[in-house]
Amino acid sequence: MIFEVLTTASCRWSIRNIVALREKQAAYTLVDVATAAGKAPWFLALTPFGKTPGLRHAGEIVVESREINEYVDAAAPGRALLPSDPLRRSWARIWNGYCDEVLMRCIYRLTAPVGTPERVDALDQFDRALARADRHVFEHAAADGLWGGEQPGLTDICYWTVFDVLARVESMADARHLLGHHPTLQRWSERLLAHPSFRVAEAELVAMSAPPSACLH
Ligand SMILES: N[C@@H](CCC(=O)N[C@@H](CS)C(=O)NCC(=O)O)C(=O)O
Repeated sequence: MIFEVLTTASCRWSIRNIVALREKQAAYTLVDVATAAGKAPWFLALTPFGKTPGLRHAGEIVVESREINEYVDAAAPGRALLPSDPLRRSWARIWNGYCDEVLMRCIYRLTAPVGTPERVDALDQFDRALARADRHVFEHAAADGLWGGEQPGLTDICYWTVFDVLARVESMADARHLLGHHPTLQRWSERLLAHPSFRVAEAELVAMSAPPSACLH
């Protein structure tokens, strides 16, 4: 049964899910839930939180990009995106939680205006959180390559979001420079941002609501 990613063209959280589905070689489609007046009422009726992305599969809905990817890994055939070793699997989940509950929360705090004490404090907190990840995140990773090995796993997919925000959002320039203090994360960021799976997923999302290519000429 096909997986439907319910999203909008600007919702980069859903790139996580597109990458996971591609890595599983699962059949999927993207469904644009944006309307001129916001998210479509039929979509809002499916989820208690009103956030994209959602995943519809077998008549049910799953939300939260990280949980969606756990579901995809369990429900779709294809290579496992979490380690099979129980200890490494636990650590993958611990670090995935750290990504969303610590690093991404720091990033939300960085919306404080540049030059304010809140911003200075948020930057300092982010730097300390990055330092902890830099020292420890690869302790239970695959021996070579990305966290998951040669191909991206769920931990790579989670952290791509942090690196993507730092690379893309202009107001994050000061936070982006912090990566230079953390060589393991810096290297990881470069590899993930250049990785074809993420590039293809990103292009697919952006093209989701574009008119058919014949109209563009
Ligand atoms: N933690 C969520 C974040 C999702 C999220 O913030 N989605 C945005 C769009 S990209 C949204 O729907 N925001 C509306 C809102 O926060 O009410 C996830 O990982 O899926």
